[in-house]
Amino acid sequence: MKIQSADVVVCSPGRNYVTLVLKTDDGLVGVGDATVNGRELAVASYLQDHVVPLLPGRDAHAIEDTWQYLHRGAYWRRGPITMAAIAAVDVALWDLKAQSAGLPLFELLGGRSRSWIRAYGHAHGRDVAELTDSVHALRAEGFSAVRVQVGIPGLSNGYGVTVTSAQSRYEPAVAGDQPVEEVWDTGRYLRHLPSVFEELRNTFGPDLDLLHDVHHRLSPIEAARLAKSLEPYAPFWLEDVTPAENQESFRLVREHSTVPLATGETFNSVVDYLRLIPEQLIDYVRSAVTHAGGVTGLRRILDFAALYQIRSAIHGPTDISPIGLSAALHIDTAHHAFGIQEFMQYQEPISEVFDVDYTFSDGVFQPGDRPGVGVRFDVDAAKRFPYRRAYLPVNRLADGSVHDW
Ligand code: GCO
Ligand code: MG
Repeated sequence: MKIQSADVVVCSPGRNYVTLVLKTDDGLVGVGDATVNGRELAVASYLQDHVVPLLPGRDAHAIEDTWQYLHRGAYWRRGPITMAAIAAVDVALWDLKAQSAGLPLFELLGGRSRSWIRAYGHAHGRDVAELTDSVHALRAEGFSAVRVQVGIPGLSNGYGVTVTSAQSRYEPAVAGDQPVEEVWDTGRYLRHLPSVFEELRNTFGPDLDLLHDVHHRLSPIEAARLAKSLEPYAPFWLEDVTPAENQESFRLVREHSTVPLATGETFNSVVDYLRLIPEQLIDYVRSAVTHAGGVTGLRRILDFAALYQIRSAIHGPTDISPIGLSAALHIDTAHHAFGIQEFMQYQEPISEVFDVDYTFSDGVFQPGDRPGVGVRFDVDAAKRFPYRRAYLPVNRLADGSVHDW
């Protein structure tokens, strides 16, 4: 089975996506996701200008060789753009291989290890009352785990929170020629969060798993203070408590709290975890199939994590396309080190472009049984939704200096 053609499609059915479409000499079509939120055109160019010319004629079954060829052959290894491009090729090749075998992808990854895939949803509110309503709504959909994000008194915005109640979904990448600028105040945040968790526990009791995403905004000692202050409310995890480039900083948090820690959605290689995993400084790895070199790249990370009883929590926001989410679900189905799967519901008109086979009901996913990754991508429909420039927000402190968003 040879690769006959490779096409890169940038479209925007609700938000921007980058999709790679591979066709083989025996008529199969494989698809991969290469979306990097706010930098979509960089990945599209890396694929179109540097990778696509190398693909026609290659053996579509040679997934590992293609991964090594694109990763080591580029000389300039790693990084979000490179690894998203490699991920798209990798997922499309796994899609083709599974289709040629007539099997859903998880059957090629070791077969089913679990009967269902537990998901967590995104609850948010400008205040605790709105957040509580949002959690009730997710509970009604059957979620047993909920990420809770709340506005901070005195700040016009909070991470993961819509600015107006009219917005049904939190989509951080706002279409426009300049990034939205937000203002952050760590002190207000640290003083506010414990009372929010106390109210949520009083309302929902001890059994609902509450997750919270700090989104890289604290110093190590501030992160330790937050984790210690929330420990009485037993969060399922605190995510991205502090920028993870300084992996040693997680040790300080560990010294002050037993709250489980999750990080890695901005990581794109197993090398990024070289201290965090063996020194057991985290409990969940958050890398996405789309951002960590595809099925091939992410499996390496999960196999490494599993040696230390660290589990998967594959990144699944709306800026991962349904192809990336579907590939994640196949890994979730088969890999023994599964933890939980993020699910931030997509918004229409996405289903006009991505026809998915996976199902979600009562808080859990099933991967679907179509041969391959299980997503059909409609190239003609995609043309109806052209790319719109959009940036992630830029965060600043009150004095105007840039802070981590
Ligand atoms: C998450 C992530 C997202 C990111 C988004 C950036 O935990 O799902 O933090 O909310 O903000 O993926 O593009
Ligand atoms: Mg996150």
